[in-house]
Amino acid sequence: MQLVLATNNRDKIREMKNLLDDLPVTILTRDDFLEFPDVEETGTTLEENAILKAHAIAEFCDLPALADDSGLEVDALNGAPGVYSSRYAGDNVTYAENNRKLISELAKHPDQPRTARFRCVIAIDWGNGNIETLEGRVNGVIANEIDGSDGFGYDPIFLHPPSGKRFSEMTIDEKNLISHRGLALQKARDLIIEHLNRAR
Ligand code: ITT
Repeated sequence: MQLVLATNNRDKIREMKNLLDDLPVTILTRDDFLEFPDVEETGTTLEENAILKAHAIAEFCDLPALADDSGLEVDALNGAPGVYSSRYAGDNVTYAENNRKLISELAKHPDQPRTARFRCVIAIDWGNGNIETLEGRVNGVIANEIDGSDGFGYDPIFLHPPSGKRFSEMTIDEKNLISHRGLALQKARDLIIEHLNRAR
């Protein structure tokens, strides 16, 4: 079986491959195709966008495809940036610009808790009209300053109290054990294995 990772985000690809590479499945990414569309995220929920991406890439590649739509929900900001996490500070901005924007927005609410959660919805389009979704989430606290050199996105400001570390201070293995994406991918692994067993 071949499975296409329906994402243009190389940081996500690294984390996904780390958890899926030992399956008896050939994992393909954008690098395996001459062209690979950038699917417009017109949905208003993570689930809608994950389905949009999985479906568009499954159709384009004519293969099963797995997409991830994820976001950071900050309680003091009523769940923002949420589904708009990748473009919080504007279109085509850097991760650092998004982090700085979040720190400055939170500074306007000094009396509010700094609690937040990452959510990840994974959609798998099996290419036969059947699309399944899975979710993972993890709670944390937003730091006042950017720190740590691993990870991506909001990892340098996301503190995970149970481990006493930021996500940017974790290896991919450590992060995948507890993260929103890692938890959703564990469920995706189970689905893929079920699917393989049914196809035997
Ligand atoms: P694709 O749509 O091509 O998959 P993307 O980066 O645009 O890539 P999303 O629309 O799902 O992906 O945006 C999610 C954003 O949320 C991402 O760009 C990061 O800024 C942030 N994010 C998601 N998962 C994260 C993680 O594990 N650690 C830190 N930030 C994360």
